[in-house]
Amino acid sequence: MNTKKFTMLSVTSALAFTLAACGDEDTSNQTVQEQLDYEIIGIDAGTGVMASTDVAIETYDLDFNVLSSSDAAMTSELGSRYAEEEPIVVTAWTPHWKFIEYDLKFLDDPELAFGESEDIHTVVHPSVEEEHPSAFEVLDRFYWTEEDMGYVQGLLYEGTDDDEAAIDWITDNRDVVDEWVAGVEPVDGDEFLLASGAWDSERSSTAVVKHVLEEIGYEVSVNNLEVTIMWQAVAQGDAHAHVAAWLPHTHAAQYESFQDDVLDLGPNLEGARIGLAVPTYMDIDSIDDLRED
Ligand code: PBE
Repeated sequence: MNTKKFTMLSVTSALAFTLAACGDEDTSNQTVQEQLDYEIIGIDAGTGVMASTDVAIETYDLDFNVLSSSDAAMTSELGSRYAEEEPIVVTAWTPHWKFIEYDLKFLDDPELAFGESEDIHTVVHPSVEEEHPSAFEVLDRFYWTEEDMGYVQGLLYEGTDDDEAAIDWITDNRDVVDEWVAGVEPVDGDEFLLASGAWDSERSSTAVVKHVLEEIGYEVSVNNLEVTIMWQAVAQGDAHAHVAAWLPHTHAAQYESFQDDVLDLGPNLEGARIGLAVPTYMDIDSIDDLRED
């Protein structure tokens, strides 16, 4: 019984191997552009990384289409092609768990279509300073590292819910959080609305800030929105704050539109980056390599 099962499995893998080998033969004469089907796997339309991808296509004169999808659809496509060692180009950013889970490289971007290294800032509606001074103080102090965010993202990736993941990080980093709340006047159930986005980076930072504000007595709600709407919500005072401003490059357009109506409290995380990424098993190194000769 066991032997038979084993034999059948071997036959199956041999078949899979032959098919894979045929597949390789078929694509060996193809250019990298053909192997990629002239496609860049993108995320939500309206994000900064998608806007910069359009700029890259223009700047590097690429004959590529960008498929808009979502972070989840993009990473699932990446996962299945990665398993087969098939070529793929994705819109990418760090901090993001995909760089931990897979061996990926950012393609060089000599024309800086994706800008350089940047920071994630905290942005509040100007009224927050007077109307919610305790929240303002905590938001102003909120600062963590890529490693901290990576820890929370790792928990989200494993399926832990946002609140539990945030509490886990806070418990482990009590001394850091104590500094954010030291001497801050507690409040009694004041409502505070955080705008955010559905990406793991935003879910992580927003969940942590939510819990810290709740510790000092706020009643916090979180609203996940599209990037421009997230900025607009804070500018119009529909939300009090967001901790997801990728600057100076990714959200340059939103900053330009809303800078007069928001207060930028500076970086809460330094060293973020966006770009196009490919698995390290691919032979290309630069966005330039996607251009046809
Ligand atoms: N991101 C993650 C978003 C914001 C957060 C970098 C993908 C973007 O606007 O591109």
